[in-house]
Amino acid sequence: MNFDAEKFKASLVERLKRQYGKDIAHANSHDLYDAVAACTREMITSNWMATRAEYEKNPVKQLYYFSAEFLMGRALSNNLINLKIKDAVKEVLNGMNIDYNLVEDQEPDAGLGNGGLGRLASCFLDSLATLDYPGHGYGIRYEYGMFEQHIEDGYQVEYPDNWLRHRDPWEIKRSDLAVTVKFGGNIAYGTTPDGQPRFYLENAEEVIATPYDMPIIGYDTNTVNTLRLWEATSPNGFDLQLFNSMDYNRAVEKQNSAENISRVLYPNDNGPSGKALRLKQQYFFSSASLQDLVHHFVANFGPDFKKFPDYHVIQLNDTHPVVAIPELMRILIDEYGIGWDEAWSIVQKTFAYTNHTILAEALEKWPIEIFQGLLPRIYQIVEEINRRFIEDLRQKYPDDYEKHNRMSIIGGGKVRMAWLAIHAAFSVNGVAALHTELLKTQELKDWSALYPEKFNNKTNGVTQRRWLLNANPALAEFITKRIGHGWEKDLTKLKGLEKFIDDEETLNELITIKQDNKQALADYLKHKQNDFLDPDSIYDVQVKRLHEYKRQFLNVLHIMYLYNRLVEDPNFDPPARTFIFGAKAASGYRRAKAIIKLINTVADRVNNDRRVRGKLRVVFVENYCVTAAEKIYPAADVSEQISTAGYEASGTSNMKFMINGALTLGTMDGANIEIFEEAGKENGFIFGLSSDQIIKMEADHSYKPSEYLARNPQLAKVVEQLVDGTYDPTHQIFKELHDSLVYGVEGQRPDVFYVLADFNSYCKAQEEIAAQYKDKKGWARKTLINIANSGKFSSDRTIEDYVRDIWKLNKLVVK
Ligand code: 26Q
Repeated sequence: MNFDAEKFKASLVERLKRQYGKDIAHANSHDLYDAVAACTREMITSNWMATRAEYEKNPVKQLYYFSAEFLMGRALSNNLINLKIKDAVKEVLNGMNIDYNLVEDQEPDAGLGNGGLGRLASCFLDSLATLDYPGHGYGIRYEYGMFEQHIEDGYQVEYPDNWLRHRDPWEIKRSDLAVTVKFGGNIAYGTTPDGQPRFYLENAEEVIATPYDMPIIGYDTNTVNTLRLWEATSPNGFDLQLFNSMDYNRAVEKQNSAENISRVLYPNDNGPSGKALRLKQQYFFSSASLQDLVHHFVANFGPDFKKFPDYHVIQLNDTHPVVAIPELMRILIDEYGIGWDEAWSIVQKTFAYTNHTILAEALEKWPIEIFQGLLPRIYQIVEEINRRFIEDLRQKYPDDYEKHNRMSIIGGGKVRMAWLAIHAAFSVNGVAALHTELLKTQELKDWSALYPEKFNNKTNGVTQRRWLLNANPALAEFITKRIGHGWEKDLTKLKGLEKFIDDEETLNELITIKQDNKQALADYLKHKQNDFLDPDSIYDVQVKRLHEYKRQFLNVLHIMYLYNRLVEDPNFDPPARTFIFGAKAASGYRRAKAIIKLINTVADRVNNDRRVRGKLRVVFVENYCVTAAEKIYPAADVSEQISTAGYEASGTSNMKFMINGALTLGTMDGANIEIFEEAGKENGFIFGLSSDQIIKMEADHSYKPSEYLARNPQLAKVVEQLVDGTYDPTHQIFKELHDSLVYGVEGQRPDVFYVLADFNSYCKAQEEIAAQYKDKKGWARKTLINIANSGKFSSDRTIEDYVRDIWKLNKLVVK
């Protein structure tokens, strides 16, 4: 990007005048943010148009990533980085006496996602544009994103995330491309003017879907792709008759019902909600996106749909958009009069499906009544897909009725979305090697036997532009100084750092950078939540959604144990540690919320006990989000990746930690396995049972948590402290947590996630960390080895894998 400082300055002044009627001296930080963002967007408009023109002039296959979530975070600094003009813009602002950081801080996160799955979608968009692939996102423009978390009296309290309070300078509303999506009603049958039989819906609720486009700017390239998000409104506005008769509530009823569809992101991570509105969201954006693609296709190529798969591949991000499969059948059959077999063959060539979970109970299943009531014609199509499928199964496995039942797409009173996806898609992928293996041999065994050719692995990745170049400029400079540029687009180049692992000066500089980043995080948290952090202590960090399988509980139990030891034995003198947590719990997930309360209660106790001052601190970062993450990763020494083996599909925070030089403390789970493989096991801290051991214990019910308590009095003590008044005088708050470990509650077995089984091994790994950290140089050396071997975990590599094995796209360079 050719950057003209004078021109930029002039357009900034002009924008402030036009939009706000202000000059620089009177503009506040928010006005300035809005103006800087708008000017930046203006600068890329011609590239955005050129990219679209290039794709139009040169009809090529394009990828559409259908996702209910895009966890984008802030756009301004990332876009400036990708345009390679961040420093130049800073300088212009400086010259005008404007503090860039203050401006940047005005931008709210686009928090349109829960966690890993949503952030992965955003990293993929960055990589697609950077690598010059025609690939775009389709999703929902939620009016409210992921809730804002406050901690009040140690408890999580949720507040709405009103991220669109001020207008969003990045989006462009495309009213000209609005489409209609229909819900409910009854199926009618008629004939078209030319005598063709057709199904259509009568008395349906009609909702208008209006797209908003956001530019996805590649790094150091002209490619600007598009993220298209749909907003729901009512076609009729409010009912003026009812309004005039002063029935105000009913007057806006229909309008509200439509607008509610894109009102708010469901804050559920790994666990279905079963709510009709959620299914409405799914169908709403799937249908709108397909209509958009089909309209565009017909306008360009005419209704010869045989060619549709030559120009479109749709990646379904988990089961959330899987209803797109029967919806494309409906569009082809009901709207374009295509026969079933031809429509099915088109659908089969178009869709690919990614699975992000192993938890069987997290696989989406919709009760038939909800599904059929909301989408009567779609249900009919799913029934027909299933009828034909079961016919095939009977041919293939004539007497295995159990298998027919297990695999039926409709069964147990529900529509099984994952089964529909696997049956229809030409590709099914897991997100890390172990995860894909477990899908094939455990959860989806029947399916991989039936369709072995569909199954493949795509280990996740993260974009180094946001997570290293932008979030950790000092480390980025350190790298470039040694191996030159190039790693920004090819992370495997970091391997070149290995020749410095014994270089004194390099290690010293690395230590200084980490130290500065730790100080910066301390300053940030002091300012944000008045917490004190000691940058000379080990920063041991666990940031991710709060979930029992992720075992934040294990982390806290160890802190309680460490605290006991420090208090009991004044001669016990491990290096000082700060345990840092960041986690949101789904609003209805009671036990996850209790764990947040426990972390904060332990923090309160430990941080206020003089006896452990300077040795142990616990910090809970309120409202963990992309922007907080960007400050946390660069400061971490230890990356906590401690899920029960076999439960974390991949994990991606583990990768962000690694490229920022934290050492992994983890189980052999998800992508941790591949991280240890790349970095070398001796450069991380592995503990805990393997997934094989867990699977075996699940099968033979041989796990007896009580034996671990009997054998380890220090463990028994911390577990008892949950209910003996040490932390809670009422003895009630942590009772359920206690009982879930010791007895099992609500018909569950005790300690479902093997916390007690892994406790000892976790403590040993923590002791090893304490011992090794004392050797600063040795630690820095391991840090550097981790960074040097993190190349595999770039989302650029992941995207190239998808392109090669699934999408078959060609690069299209925009001149
Ligand atoms: C489903 C139905 C109704 C409401 C909500 C949901 C829902 C929403 C979000 C279900 C699951 C999610 C998110 C899942 C998720 O983030 N999974 C994570 O995906 C990452 C990227 O592949 C992996 O690294 C993580 O291991 C996996 O947990």
